[in-house]
Amino acid sequence: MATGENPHLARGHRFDPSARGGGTLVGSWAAGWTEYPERTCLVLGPEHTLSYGDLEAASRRAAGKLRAAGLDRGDRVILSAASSVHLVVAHVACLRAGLVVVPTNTAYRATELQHVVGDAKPRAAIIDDPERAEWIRGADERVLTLSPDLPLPDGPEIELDGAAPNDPALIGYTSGTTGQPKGAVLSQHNLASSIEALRLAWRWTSDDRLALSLPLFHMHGLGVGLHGTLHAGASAILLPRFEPDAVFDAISAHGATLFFGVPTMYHRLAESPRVGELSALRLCVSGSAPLPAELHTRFEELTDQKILERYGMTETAMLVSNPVDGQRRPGTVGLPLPGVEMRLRGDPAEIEVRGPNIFAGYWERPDANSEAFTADGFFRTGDLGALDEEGYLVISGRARELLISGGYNVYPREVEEALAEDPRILEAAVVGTPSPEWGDAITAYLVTANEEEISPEAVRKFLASRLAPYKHPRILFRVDALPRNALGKLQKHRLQGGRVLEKE
Ligand code: MCA
Ligand code: AMP
Repeated sequence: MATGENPHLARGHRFDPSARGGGTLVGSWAAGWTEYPERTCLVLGPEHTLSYGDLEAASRRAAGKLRAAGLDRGDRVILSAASSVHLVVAHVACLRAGLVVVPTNTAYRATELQHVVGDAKPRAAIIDDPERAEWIRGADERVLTLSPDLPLPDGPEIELDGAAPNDPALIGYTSGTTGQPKGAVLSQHNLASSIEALRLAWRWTSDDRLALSLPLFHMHGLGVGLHGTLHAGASAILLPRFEPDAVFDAISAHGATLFFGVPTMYHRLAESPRVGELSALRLCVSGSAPLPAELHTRFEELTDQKILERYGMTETAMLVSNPVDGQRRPGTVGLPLPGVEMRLRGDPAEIEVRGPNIFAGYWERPDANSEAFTADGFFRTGDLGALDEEGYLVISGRARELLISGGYNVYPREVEEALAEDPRILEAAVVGTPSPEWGDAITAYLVTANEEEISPEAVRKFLASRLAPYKHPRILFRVDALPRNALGKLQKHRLQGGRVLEKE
């Protein structure tokens, strides 16, 4: 689809997601392996870098091992580990071999992980923690669990990079309003389209070096940060975890030019005495959660950087972005990226999108698909929006019950259900309290049995085996009853007061 008119495109540029490598993610990468094998691709420290040629060879070998272990095209592979070269190599190898990666948060507890295993039915899991490996085998003993360095015998030479555009490449688990998380199936072409749009819109070139401290098990770090780096023939400085000093050092020691983060990271960077060092970057991008306009302005005062805010989803990869050239408007997410058609429908208006980056449907969930798409093929995002006077998109709310804490989605219903399993808790309601650090600080109102007090420690202990820690309430209140209307419907907007059990 050519959208020569798109405001993100520099003069003379066209958006054609099939132009390079036949419109697949691995095809676009393969073009790079041969064009510039000597170029640096990953930086891990002063003495440790990996070139494109190194990544090609390492992922070729890893793909052979996986094939020898019995994995074949279309098989699902869970990937759940802290960032490392081994993880990157394993991920690239899976995609090159036509396997379907299922990135999974390392904070997931047994029940959350076992749901993904039961649903995706993986053949293997690449995982860096023996306890989580055990949970996986507990759900399905046939799953081959492997550490990211793939301790397997070498395998045969196999055909690589031959995926067709519509072949599934990645299944990202995400929840809607109800029920358990569903797998959004993204094809090779969906992922290639999204990063080609970003390459053009963000003027991403081989001179760029991304300080990559986002985890590699969600769309932001993986589908934007890593995939985009490999597609642009650029390099990434791989940071095993987010720490402000590590980001500043990535600039001073390795010449980083780009930083991508969630608002919590920008909040923490802004608090550091070294924040001014970020003025050396070419571009700072924020996404995954709303960036407060106040933080945008304060950050500019501290660093001269106008953070570029963008909007995306697991199901769609990136959708809308503020422009590199042109106004970056605080409090807005910008203008549709090349290839993305966007419309606002209904009252309140829901954001609907269509384009080559948008997934075809949820894994084995025809029921969810019929609800998720309109008759004319637009995906209903569940986000509410409006256009400002310059036509920039403002995300004004959400049609579904979703909280975002530190860039991670938290569904109140899931937390309420977990709390309600505790016999000491009669009823629970979960809401978000605005927090400058976390965005939504997860807050629970509890009605406890027999007036019995329940301590924050007891709640935490009860949830420990059930929910990832980032879903745990940071603020707890005890109330005598939850506010309901005459029909018995819970009225969350009336939740206030109660006895404070714990506050962040
Ligand atoms: C960690 N903790 C959290 C969170 N993260 N609590 C609430 N919300 C969180 N997000 C808790 C831990 O459980 C722990 O609790 C304590 O904070 C310290 O843990 P630590 O690991 O040290 O935390 P951290 O390293 O400081 O983590 C904060 C973080 C991290 C760096 C902001 O949450 C993060 O990497 N967020 C990025 C999420 C992301 O990649 N989202 C993209 C989704 P305790 O002390 O009780 O043990 S993709 C997406 O949304 C779409 C596609 C998009 O548009 O991008
Ligand atoms: P996920 O399901 O983890 O992919 O999260 C996608 C959701 O994150 C979107 O539907 C939005 O609600 C939210 N989101 C992503 N980027 C932004 C942003 N810049 N501003 C507000 N919300 C955002």
